[in-house]
Amino acid sequence: ATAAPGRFNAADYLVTRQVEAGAGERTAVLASQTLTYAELDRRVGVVAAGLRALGLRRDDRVVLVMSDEVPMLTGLLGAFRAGMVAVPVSTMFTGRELATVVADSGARAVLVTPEFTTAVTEAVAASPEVADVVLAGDEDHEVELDLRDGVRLLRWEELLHAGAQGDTTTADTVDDSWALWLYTSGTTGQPKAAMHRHANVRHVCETYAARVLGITADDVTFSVAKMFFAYGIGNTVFFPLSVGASTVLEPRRPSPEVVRERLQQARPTLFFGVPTFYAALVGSELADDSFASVRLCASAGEPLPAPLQRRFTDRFGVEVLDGIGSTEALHIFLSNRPGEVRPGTTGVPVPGYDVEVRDATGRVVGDDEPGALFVRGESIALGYWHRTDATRAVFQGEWLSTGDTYVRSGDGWFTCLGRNSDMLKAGGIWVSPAEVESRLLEHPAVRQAAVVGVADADGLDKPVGVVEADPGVTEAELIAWCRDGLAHFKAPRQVVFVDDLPKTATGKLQRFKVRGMVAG
Ligand code: 3SK
Repeated sequence: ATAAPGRFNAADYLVTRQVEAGAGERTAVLASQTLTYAELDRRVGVVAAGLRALGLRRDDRVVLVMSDEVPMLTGLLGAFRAGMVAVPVSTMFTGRELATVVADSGARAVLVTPEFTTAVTEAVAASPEVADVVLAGDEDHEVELDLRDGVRLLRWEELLHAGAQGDTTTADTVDDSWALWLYTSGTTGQPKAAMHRHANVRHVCETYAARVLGITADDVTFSVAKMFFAYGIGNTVFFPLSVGASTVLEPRRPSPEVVRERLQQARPTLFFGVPTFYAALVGSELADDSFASVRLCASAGEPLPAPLQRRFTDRFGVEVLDGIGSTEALHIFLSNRPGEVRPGTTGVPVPGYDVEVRDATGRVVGDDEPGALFVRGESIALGYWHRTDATRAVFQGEWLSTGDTYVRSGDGWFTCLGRNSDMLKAGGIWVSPAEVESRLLEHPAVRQAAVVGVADADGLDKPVGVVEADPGVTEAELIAWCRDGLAHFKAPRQVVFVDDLPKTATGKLQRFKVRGMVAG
């Protein structure tokens, strides 16, 4: 059915449109099952109807704590179709971290796969608005889910059963209807939901995917970044489905061995990774022809160091396009180009985005002058849910303040110089030093703590803790303490003990001096 002017639904754009264009029998999904576009379209309708049958309405939030498999994909697209808001959240969160975001979102329903039921139990206990939890995964598998009173637990099959009799139609959404909330610690530390419209999904497909990657229906995409990341959802869901291509879903934690298996089985043509994963691939035993099917690789999350980029391409024979995006921009807005890669740079603006480097007064600086990176484009989120101050600081009119320090060369190429704030990225994910420091300080032996990013042998930043502590406590104990209370990627990779942390006369921590104490 042709939408009336202004009407737009991302699930229809991604799936139904392919069926209507005659591509219903093409392969959409390569996972534990292979799904055609026609079958995917049918399942998305059934999930939408199942969510409605639970009593959920337009704009209700549906949290997904799921590994990348068919239920995660149809759960996301089903929420879009029903005009609800999909909120995919990190599967790396501890129960406490998950509780913060589920409660903040005000979600009515949580969809979960068995690996994450313990964290979901804790999160639901702290989230009064959750009324339903739907458990996807092996039906015969016994799972512990000790939900608080008043919360209904359903199996995925029960949701589908309810949906099979229900309303599978597309909600009357428009470009500006909320579709997707993505939690990020971003530049200001606390997790907050960047709110994206249905139209934002279309914009990232028509810009980066179409104009930089040149994606077509013949492509097969494979992303090591999971669907709960903005980078992953674009690579795995939006880009391939927007052109009738195929997407590979991989529920396991990525490792070079998992990638080798998938490269052999699915023969992807587009591969999406992050710098730490490219470093792992370069250091692995993978055969040099492992990437033979891949026409292009992409990298984002943090800058890809030039030596790593060269080593990967020399060894595996495929170009890696380094780019930068953000959860708030939904995907990549600055990127290198196929056939035109300048290692060590983030490339040039993606068509559809304007990018500026500004000084502290807001003036656009000249070439070769460092400044703060700002971006403008149709896919920028409209703000953070329930965070007015952070929204005002980050979303400035049409412009987004990215929190990165950049420099632009005379011929228009951009290079990252670091972050504007103390925030750091580990494996491409924001880490708030304050959050890790407060976990370290919860340990009875720690008196003072500072966490800074220190480059490893590949030039990639990793969190390092510098602490004043009572005698007897060990580095291993403090790392384990952090891994226990925080998502693992946030834990320091190293802890250094010092007698005195450097401070100003007024007692303020001098982070640059702390960095100097542990660098190199
Ligand atoms: O960090 C990035 O570079 C990025 C890229 C695409 C989408 C989302 C993010 C955070």
